[in-house]
Amino acid sequence: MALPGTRRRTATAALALSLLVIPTPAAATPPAATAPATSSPAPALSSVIPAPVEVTPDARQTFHLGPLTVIRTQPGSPASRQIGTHLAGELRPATGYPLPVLPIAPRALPAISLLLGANEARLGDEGYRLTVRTSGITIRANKAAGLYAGTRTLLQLLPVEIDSPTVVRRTWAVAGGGIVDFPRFTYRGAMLDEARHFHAPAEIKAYIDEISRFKINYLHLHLSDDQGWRVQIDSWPKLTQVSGGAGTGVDGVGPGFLTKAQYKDLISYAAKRFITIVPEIDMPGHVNAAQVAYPELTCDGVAPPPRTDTAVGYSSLCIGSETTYRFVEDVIRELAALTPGPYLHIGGDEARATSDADYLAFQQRVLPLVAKYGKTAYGWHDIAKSPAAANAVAQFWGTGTSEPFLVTAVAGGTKVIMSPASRSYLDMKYDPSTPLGLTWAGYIEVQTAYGWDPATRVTGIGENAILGVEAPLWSETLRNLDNIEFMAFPRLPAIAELGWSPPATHDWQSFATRLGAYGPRWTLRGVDFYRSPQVVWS
Ligand code: IFG
Repeated sequence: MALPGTRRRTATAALALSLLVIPTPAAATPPAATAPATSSPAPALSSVIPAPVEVTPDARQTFHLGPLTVIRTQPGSPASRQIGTHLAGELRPATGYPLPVLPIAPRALPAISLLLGANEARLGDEGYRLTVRTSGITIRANKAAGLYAGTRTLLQLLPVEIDSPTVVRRTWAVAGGGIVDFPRFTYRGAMLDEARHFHAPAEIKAYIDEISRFKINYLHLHLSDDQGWRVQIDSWPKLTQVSGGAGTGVDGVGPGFLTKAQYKDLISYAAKRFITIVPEIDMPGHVNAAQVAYPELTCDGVAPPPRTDTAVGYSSLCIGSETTYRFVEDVIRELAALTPGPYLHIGGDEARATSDADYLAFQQRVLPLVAKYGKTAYGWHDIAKSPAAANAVAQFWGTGTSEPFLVTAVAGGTKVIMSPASRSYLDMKYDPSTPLGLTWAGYIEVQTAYGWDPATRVTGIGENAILGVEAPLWSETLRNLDNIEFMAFPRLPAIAELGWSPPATHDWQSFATRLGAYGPRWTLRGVDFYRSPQVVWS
């Protein structure tokens, strides 16, 4: 129902009034209804990914989503209304039901209620309490983010056909009972490498839709590297004109960049799904593309040739040149102004062409610049070598289980995001037969991605030093959304569960069973996931 503003509201109100009339049953059934197909049972409350904190089934209660169901939102809460509208948009295609979104619904109607004011401290900002009764469903939360998280769970409590893009004639039962849920870690991220192969905004949005289903709340965009520069910077326009254009990217087939308008549009698209964007400009290494565009960023003033191979560690900004710091500050300033989120990622990895002393000198000047423009500095954990990283976030990407300099930095206040390459790098092949991906951090099948604990992975880096987890997807070999989906699913849900669920729920057999039951949803949504032989796919 794509009616413009006022007409839509009028239509909704009229519809609601018509519903109040409680028409004769015949009129209540959608036109040309056939008897509902024999319905598969409603998914169990315990089938949700990530596993919730507390699940209390109640077999005496079953809610049926029907043509009269309304979505009731918190009066006076635009956020609750926006979430209700988003949910209605996700439920209408498969059910064909009107599902009006009303700031307060007459109690007589069966409703899905999204209500704030839970005032339950343990739920925090992202938690929720979901209750399913025959008479209706209620999701209560302290904050809007919690309501949204509850709707992600609700989608998984409806039969898998709810993910069909076209109407499915069936009963839409939701098993009765209650769920109390809230995240273990506040940062549950995914990363897309836009530099090696640029992925268009529509592809990034499709990825946002899918990761949001698993309560991921941060998306880190790797926007610059040796092969390409992928975000418009007004004060240095050749970055995208030269290094964002045709012929850039690995094999020269990864061209493109985000204009500022597209970047801002992605931020608001992500925000509606309670995902915060984290931009990364990788420095002082991984800068060949910037130096191709601006030779003054090299020490000898000679532009290096553009690179379309996959080598790393050969480029470095000119650490002793003031032009470098003017460039860095301009980029940080423009990105900070565009980015509502708290973090600005400044890379810092594989600076093999930068001497140790120069690396420390560079971080000494650059990390404070991030704070100057109101953001928290975030970088690959190499930055923890710098004393200036005390208030920064270090993203651990090692393959091992010890990193003494990181433990020292943590003692000084540095916080950690866990992205162990041998567990969370979604660009690693599943096994030798995987057509895409790399192998340097080892093969990562689903059970490997699931079989670790962020709080014990690195000696001396415990729960209270860890903000959360992130699953990087590097794109040397990933050219399009299909490639992204094949490598991200089903391993991304494993990382999402490690970030959200309590350690007590951690169980491979349970996860594998829930994953197997989730598979048909990806099929219905056209997500090209990898049918791992470790999972029994239903
Ligand atoms: N390491 C590099 C990435 C990418 C990756 C591919 C980090 C922090 C190997 N740096 O991971 O640029 O090339 O798996």
